[in-house]
Amino acid sequence: MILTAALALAIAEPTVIVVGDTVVAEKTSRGWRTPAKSLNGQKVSLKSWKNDSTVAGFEGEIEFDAGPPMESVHIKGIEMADRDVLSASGNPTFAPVIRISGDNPEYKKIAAAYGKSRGRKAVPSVQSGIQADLDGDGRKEVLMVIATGENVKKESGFCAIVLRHMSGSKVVTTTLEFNGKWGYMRGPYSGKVYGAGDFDGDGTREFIYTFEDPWGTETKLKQFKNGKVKNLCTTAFGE
Ligand SMILES: [Ca+2]
Ligand SMILES: [Ca+2]
Repeated sequence: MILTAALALAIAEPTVIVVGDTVVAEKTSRGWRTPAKSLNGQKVSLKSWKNDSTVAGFEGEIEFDAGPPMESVHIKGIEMADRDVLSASGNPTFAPVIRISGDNPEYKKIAAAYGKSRGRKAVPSVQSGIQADLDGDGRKEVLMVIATGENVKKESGFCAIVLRHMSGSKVVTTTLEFNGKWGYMRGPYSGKVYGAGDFDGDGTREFIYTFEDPWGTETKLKQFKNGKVKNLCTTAFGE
């Protein structure tokens, strides 16, 4: 009995990232990947995070759901009032985040200039976004969803996820996602930026967002390091 208990303690729980109740990424010895079926039944201690970086903990059990309509991996039996709450297991730390308001005149200007730079006639706005230090160098970057919204289903409409960061003394705008093809069941597109932090406790920060169209969503885990963005994991739901 004692040996069994000791063995149980020695089995490390999986490192996962959870949005709402959905497990969106899993860390293995080979890196991050889409959550696998093998997570089914595993217990996790999760830390949840809110904008002010207050951390609350809860225990959960992972459940693999084969569908239909589609395969998913989620935390069993939790009711999330806010579907966008970000949680992680595996000793995560979360970067403090300031939410961006689309009403801010400065961001309005940035959105309009971005639309112009893409040759779009429709005037977009910043739908959501965050200011956070994505690479941990002490300076904040800006991650924002720039979109023309649901009313524009014509050629000039688009949705983009954009990173603004410093390169020397210059502000650089890097497009992470862009979708501007409109037509039957093509739009509207939207995006959500959840947050940033060192989710697996390895000393390097990651950030996470979702890009969505009527066919499904893609949740992406990325890293911003030495001025470059790297994709670590994409988990898709839908077609
Ligand atoms: Ca930074
Ligand atoms: Ca990390």
